[in-house]
Amino acid sequence: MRLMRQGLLAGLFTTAAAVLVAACGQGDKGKEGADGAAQKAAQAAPEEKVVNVYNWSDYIAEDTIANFEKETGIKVNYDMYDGNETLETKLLAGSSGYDVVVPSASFMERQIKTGVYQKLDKSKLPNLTNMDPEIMQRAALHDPGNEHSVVYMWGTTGIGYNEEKVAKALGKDAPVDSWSLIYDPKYAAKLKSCGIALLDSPSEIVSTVLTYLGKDPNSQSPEDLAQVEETLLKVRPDVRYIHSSQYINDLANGEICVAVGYSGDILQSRDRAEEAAEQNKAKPISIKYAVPKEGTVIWFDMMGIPKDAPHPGNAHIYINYIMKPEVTAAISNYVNYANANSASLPLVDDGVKNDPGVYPPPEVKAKLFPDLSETQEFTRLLNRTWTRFRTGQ
Ligand code: N2P
Repeated sequence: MRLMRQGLLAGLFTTAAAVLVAACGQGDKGKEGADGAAQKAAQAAPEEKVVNVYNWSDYIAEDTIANFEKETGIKVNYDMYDGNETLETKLLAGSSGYDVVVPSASFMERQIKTGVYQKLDKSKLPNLTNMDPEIMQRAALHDPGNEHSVVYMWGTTGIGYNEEKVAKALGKDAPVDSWSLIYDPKYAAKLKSCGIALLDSPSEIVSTVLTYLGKDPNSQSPEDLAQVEETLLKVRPDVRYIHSSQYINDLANGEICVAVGYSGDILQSRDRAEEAAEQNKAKPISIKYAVPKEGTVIWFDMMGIPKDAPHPGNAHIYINYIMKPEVTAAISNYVNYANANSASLPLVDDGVKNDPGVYPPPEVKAKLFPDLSETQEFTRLLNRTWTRFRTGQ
């Protein structure tokens, strides 16, 4: 079942051009006032039993939505994206129709500044007491006082690889624990034929290349960015595709051999490969996840409610439901992502809890850095760089 799940969606995703720059400058007070009035009117009227959720793909347990609907009688319209830019484009355009969205904290930080979120009514979120105060504090660096958001899941961006194919291409000493596996043309050229995939996530990929180059991963210097571009363009001919979710199935079925991807997604790929082998009574393809020794991005994905959400009451009910220990634990168990819910930990499977790819050990944690919010000016440069890289020019 898992193999089929969401697979068809992969082709539907597109990366949107950043509209943040345009949207930031448009302080339309009249519109804000109208939105506020509409929000108040909506709050006064009883809400229809519906909640519109927009979340990342491959990011929820199979039965979470059905269980929520059964318990609350609220119908969930569940849509998915696979990149922060796609979500941001919708949010900044306004009237997205969504009640709950799940941006990464660095993106949420700048979105909060443009006024796209409403403050949470914490009296409607009693399950907040289940959350890990340390992780919520980290998140508060992006959303001061945790006023607009609650951590959904967190993870890292690293390297997923097919053990056998990489060993075949590069020998037993392949640097699978280093960004050089991807960003050094000496290795990338040899992996080209078995297939390299990169996330379509400009800020994260650029951070990882900066790390590879020994620079500050959050540098916003145009000179550093130029060096990153040079590095990326050198390996561009060796990269088969740039996409943020297709690699899950492709790694699992041997279509590609290396992917820069998200921790839990690569571990889901590993699980899918094992399940497929079981079904076909074949030898499983061994998929591994590595956090490169140079370090990588740690990110936090946040549940928030857009200011113009049509069902803010139901949005609170949904967020509170996700924070139930058994609900969050079931999600972590299914998607292989770490959560920030202390009360759920006793219910998280040992295999997940003790997987260093999910909950990194202290020595790995020490090498993780946050993806910080970027200025509008840098975002503009970044997007131009990314377009040139994507098109290979
Ligand atoms: C889920 C990917 C979520 C991680 N498929 C990106 N922050």
